[in-house]
Amino acid sequence: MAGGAAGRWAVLGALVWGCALALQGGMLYPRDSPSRERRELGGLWSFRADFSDNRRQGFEQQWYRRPLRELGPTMDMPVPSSFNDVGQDGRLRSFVGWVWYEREVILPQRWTQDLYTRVVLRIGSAHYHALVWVNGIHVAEHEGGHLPFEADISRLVQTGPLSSCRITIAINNTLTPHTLPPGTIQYQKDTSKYPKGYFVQNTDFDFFNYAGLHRPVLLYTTPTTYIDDIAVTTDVDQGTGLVNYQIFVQGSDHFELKVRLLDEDGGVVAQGTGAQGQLQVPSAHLWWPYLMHEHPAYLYALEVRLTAQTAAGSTSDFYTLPVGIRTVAVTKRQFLINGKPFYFHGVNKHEDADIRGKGFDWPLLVKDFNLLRWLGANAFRTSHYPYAEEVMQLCDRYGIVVIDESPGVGIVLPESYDNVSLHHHLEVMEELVRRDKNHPAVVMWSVANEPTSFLEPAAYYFKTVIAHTKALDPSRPVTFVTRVDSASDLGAPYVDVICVNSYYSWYHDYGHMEVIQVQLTTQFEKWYQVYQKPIIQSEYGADTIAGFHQDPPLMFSEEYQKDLLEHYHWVLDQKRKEYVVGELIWNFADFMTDQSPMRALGNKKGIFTRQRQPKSAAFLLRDRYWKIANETMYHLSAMKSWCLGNSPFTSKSKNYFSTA
Ligand code: BDP
Repeated sequence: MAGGAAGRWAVLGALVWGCALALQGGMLYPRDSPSRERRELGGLWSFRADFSDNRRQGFEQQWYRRPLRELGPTMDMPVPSSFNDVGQDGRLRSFVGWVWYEREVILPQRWTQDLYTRVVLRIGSAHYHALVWVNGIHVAEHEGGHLPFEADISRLVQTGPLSSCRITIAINNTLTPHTLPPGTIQYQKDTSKYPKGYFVQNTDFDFFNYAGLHRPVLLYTTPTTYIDDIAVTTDVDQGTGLVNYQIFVQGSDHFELKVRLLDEDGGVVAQGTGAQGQLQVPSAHLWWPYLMHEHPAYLYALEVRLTAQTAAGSTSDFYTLPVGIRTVAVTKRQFLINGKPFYFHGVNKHEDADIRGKGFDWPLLVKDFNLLRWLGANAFRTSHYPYAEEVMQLCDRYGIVVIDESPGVGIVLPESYDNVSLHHHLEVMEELVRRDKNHPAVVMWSVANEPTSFLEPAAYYFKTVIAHTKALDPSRPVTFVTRVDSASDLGAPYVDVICVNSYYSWYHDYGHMEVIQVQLTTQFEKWYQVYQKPIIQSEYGADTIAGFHQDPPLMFSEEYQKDLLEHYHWVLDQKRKEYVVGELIWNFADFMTDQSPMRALGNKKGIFTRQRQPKSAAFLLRDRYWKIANETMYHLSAMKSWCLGNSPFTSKSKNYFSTA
């Protein structure tokens, strides 16, 4: 690790198979409630990259002990954002090592003077390895760039005379063979070719390793006896929705719990008491995917009220969780949602856009969802890492189905299959399931993308990671995405759905689109023959520079992308009558990668540009997705009127529901 890791990898002890999460504590999304307040710390933070040779000057000089500005120059850094592209210094863009963020916050007296208030610092994402101090005191450490972590800072802010606190976060973006994703540092020691101390970071994934505080950092409060976690699973029995809940409480053993389930009009449809139970909802509105039903994405609200006895008397905590009632199942040929065959017609994405890198941004989020709905996409995969919680919430609300992928991308080197890596991967799956388990939109976990799953240790590795994920969440299928062929893949026996990536007529047979149909047909038939499991074409596509035109088509032109897609679609249309249950284009939008002669300012396989403008293929895909929706939806007549009469897109769109 450049600069050396101050902390060490958290290694799980004995795994608790088949029972609840082995991680301690919940990770409920912070929400305002009558007993809780949240304060986002977005905006400008002070920032300094540690350019010292060993990248450890910040630790040697203890930059967390005093305000950063007292110890040297700082720059303004927006949070959330990646630090790489906001500066004018090229060294910052490719910086590897420790960077330091700092923010001073004034807290309300009611937070600092009430000893029955718990104050929590939550960091939505710090890529990759983070150490956190409050007023110079170390409060948290976290490995992994895509999942939230927290520190209870109540005692720190409630003991001092000051109501201000200084939050310092040091982040190191160095990847090792044991991180997820993995990477390596390569030192170049030949001083006739490279300056002294020269090193680069190498990775086996195809996106830029943006780093920094990528998602909201916030403070929130709860009472000291509080609802720590809620786990909900749902089922349907002859039209009656079943909502199984389990509530975890911290702070006291003496409490009462009451739950109510509210429909979208605020009417109470079921209630219960105690830490676990089942609520029954006769004639339940099910959570349906977008374009599959006239009322997609129906969400109930599970209101939880905790009353506890403390030395100061009775206290209450309230938390409301959105709940979608739906079922997911997999057969040999089908992926079923609410017992009906579901066909994934959607995209792969990246959390990537312009100068903010991977920084969370509301306008971008809303634009992307509007584009998804314009496209008629009903699903995406969180390629190749977990996305922000706010993204998952919007998927629940809009009915966009998610294959929730871990950051297990670029698992290529033999070292990345050893026990240290395996234990870290298990822990990441625990963090991911802990965070996303209650989202109805999440219908499947993907533990990895394109590992070298033909290597001998891959068999035990994926068997273990998949079994662990299933033990954490028996309610969802689990997969990983492969590009290895069916005869050599050692992880495929353990997945529920085969997800295959292929780039026929792109990475080989350049320009020869006439080979696509035969190669793709062979691909599907071989996989099905060996496994008899449903298959998703989880990636396919072609780099396309918006505005490049060539007819007859040549590679990189808009015409080539369109034609290549159409060749794939011809085979997909045959095989979706059999066992192919989905197609996810690579990629929704162009995105940034490392520099290489293979990439012209990033990967250009988007059907939208990085600025979210359509290439010709976007219109092709739009026609296709709405046509498939037309064929596969339920309550067709009602759906027609919904789409033609009320859809925000109908004024612009043609009649996608005519059979002519
Ligand atoms: C696939 C990878 C994806 C790449 C894509 C490509 O899963 O991350 O960006 O290829 O080469 O193999 O465009």
